[in-house]
Amino acid sequence: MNIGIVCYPTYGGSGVVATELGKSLADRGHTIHFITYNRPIRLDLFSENIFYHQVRTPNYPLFEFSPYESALASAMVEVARFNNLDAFHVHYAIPHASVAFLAKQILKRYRLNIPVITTLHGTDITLVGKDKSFEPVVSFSIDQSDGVTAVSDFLRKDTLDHFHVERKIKVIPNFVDIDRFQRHDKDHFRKMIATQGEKLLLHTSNFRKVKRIGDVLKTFARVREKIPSKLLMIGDGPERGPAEAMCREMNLCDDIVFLGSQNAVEEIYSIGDLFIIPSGSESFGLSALEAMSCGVPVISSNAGGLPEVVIDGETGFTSPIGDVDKMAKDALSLLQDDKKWQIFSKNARKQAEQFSLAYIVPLYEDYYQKVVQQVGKKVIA
Ligand code: GMT
Repeated sequence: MNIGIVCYPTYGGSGVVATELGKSLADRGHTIHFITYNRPIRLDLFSENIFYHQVRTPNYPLFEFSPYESALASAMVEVARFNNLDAFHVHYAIPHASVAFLAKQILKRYRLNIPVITTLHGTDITLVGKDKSFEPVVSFSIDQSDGVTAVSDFLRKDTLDHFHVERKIKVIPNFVDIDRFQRHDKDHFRKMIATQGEKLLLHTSNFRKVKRIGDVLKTFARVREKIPSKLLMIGDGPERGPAEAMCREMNLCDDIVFLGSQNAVEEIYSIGDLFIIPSGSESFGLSALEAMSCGVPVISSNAGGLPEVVIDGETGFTSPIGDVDKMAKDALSLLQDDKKWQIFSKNARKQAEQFSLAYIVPLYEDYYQKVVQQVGKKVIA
């Protein structure tokens, strides 16, 4: 098939999923057109089946805000008209689902009927989408999509509970490349960081408020009181500055390393003992899945879809949001018992294998086929 993928090109989970999906579909012989305002971060290879179309938003002194939506809709129309697209797959409802609706209407002028599939990722529903400045548009454009998927059962339910949506929503969970995300032998790297044999705790995110970075630091501080340990913070975002300040106030700077945004995260996960993700809201938790695939047990909150990924008492532990005492206690129970850690590490990898790209990507292929068939003729007579 010939698919136009629209997503955010940044380190955010939705952009990562969209890009990995496109790469994997291209490997399976499909032609993929990425339509984004920058080259997606994870689009780091050449493939004869992948094309990248940059959306340019011309500036004009009259515009306080550049009309990105209009530029994106025009780009989508252009790509569909001249590349024989079978469908658009847009990731993250705001504004991509409503822009896709507009592009679809415009394409009818050219006698083209191109189906739109929208994948809901999380904050487009749980936080931003519920804001009344967006809700009517989000509800309408989800309903107008020809196919809608959500990355967890939780997100599907949350969408149906809070939006005026009649459309059926199919759950297709996020996936991981289990060959790339496996525990590589990085002992030399570990020794460089954990010079005294300390335990290594990890956190990855885009450092937004919803990630509760303060809870990561508080949990770590409690663990470090009991056993020598270090914390690696991967990623960047608005809460990084406050987190670094908190780290100084708590006198933890010698044992916390802020690595910033990284590409080869699997190498860092390979030296990790625990992954901490105490989010206040999380539709899925892709970073937790990637860490688990590298055999790293996870200490998480029980927010949203996290319990669908982290099995409490088997692949890690889930706790009520904000319960740093329990998170620290659970972390210590694994870090102080090597046998138990080994079992959890194996379980984590096994659980990640259930979300292998090899199982999940074909679910998208089947879904595309189904939607394209339902929508019917691509060229309107
Ligand atoms: O807020 C983020 O973590 C980024 C956000 C995104 O859409 O870019 O991530 C959401 O989508 C990811 C991929 O489906 C999920 O793994 C994350 O759980 C979800 N984030 C939240 O729900 C907070």
